[in-house]
Amino acid sequence: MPLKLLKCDETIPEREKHVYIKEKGEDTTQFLPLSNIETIPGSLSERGCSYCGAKLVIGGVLKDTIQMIHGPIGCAYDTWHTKRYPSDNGHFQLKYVWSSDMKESHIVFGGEKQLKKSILEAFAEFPDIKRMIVYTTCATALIGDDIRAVVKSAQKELGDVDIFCVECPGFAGVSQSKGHHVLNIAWINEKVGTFEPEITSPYTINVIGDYNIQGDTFVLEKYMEKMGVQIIAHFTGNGTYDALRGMHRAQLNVTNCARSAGYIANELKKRYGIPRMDVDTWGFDYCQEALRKIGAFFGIEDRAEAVIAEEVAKYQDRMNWYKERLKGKKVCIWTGGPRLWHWTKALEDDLGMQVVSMSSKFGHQEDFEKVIARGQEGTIYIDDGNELEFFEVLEMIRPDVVLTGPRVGALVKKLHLPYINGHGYHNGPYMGFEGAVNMARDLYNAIYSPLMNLAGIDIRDDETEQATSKDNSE
Ligand code: CFM
Repeated sequence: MPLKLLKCDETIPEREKHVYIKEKGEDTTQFLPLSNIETIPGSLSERGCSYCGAKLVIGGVLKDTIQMIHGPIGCAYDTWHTKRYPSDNGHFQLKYVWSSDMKESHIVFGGEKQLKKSILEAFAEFPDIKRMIVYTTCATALIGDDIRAVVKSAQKELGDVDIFCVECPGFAGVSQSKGHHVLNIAWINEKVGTFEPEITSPYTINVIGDYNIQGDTFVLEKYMEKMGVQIIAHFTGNGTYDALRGMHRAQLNVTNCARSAGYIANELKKRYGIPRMDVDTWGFDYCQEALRKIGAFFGIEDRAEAVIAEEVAKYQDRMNWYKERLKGKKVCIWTGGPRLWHWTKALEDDLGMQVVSMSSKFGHQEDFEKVIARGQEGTIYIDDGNELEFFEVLEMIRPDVVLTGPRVGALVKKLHLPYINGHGYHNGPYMGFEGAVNMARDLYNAIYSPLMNLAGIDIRDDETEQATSKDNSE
């Protein structure tokens, strides 16, 4: 049923349909919060823009590609220093930012010449790099700059470069989710099938919807290597431009973040007949399930079991140690969308925690269906939550810790509650077996740190045990 939040609903009554509480026996399909619709004016949204979904989430991860942002310099601000996706080539993608640096005169007289100049300059500065993505932004889309024409002429002039255009200005949709969609579809339309990868194993997959946050991808790559499975393309964690052009050659699409990359997985199935297998690769139990599913697909169950046995032997004791101390602790998951359904059962089953609220910035109805199916009764579900709602929910449920981003995290800290960065992580990776332990350790350190108590106010239960924050599990 909708949950009445007094502070916010008084001023923005329409928000009532965006906050729900799961009740006993409810037919969840009938009681989903509204989602993937425009933010209500006056509600202080935590969403990103559509350009952000294309550039910051997916395209910008590629490790061998110049990311040319065609717009005012401000659109390039939120880039390398706010994202945490390393790569095995020295983090090229995190070291630089490129922008056509549009000024007022370009807006008045057109920015195409400026873009052409910027493209040529960037390739000249980085002579070893031959791949580029060009993004439109609100300003350049509004004045109608023809980036494709500019790119065509630059490619002709340079000869040996390949450039991909993403036409997804900030206003293209209601959130970053639109940017995922635009990039997925443009990539399959224009780039997939234009490169032939070298096949080195009888078992080949694409890993879709994982962005190497603090090394998540490296963990998965290690497991696949041990199983003898070749990753043709990783969309897009630690990925390369050309590997993604060769996605049509994989036998299976292993999909983790279905929200950001389900589109390309579906298209690969439609156009090339490659099956889509959805997995959860966060969580100790889920990861075992994922490896078993991949093993079963190729008939190499024994290899999957060998990896599982090795990893479980290495990490099970530590998980048990943390479970002992985290069981019953109340946690909120307030991130983009998919992490809600990936993490809720993982935290509950692996660690005995209680997920008391889940908030999604841009999840669609299908995401909420999954979230609510995996969530408990009494859990509060929020779509596109705002500051007032977050405060009210925190006071109502008094969680022990909140998994969210730095922006909402700053609010959480005002109430002297600990938060863990659920987007970029505190001390990741969080994926796989070792990742589950890292996540448990961060949660433990946050909950048991005496820091919040030193601030004088603590809205948590008085009995909350406080201890030191070092890793005691080893
Ligand atoms: Fe997928 Fe992501 Fe997420 Fe996402 Fe994001 Fe992210 Fe997220 Mo931040 S692709 S939908 S747009 S899992 S950046 S790596 S953590 S909101 S829940």
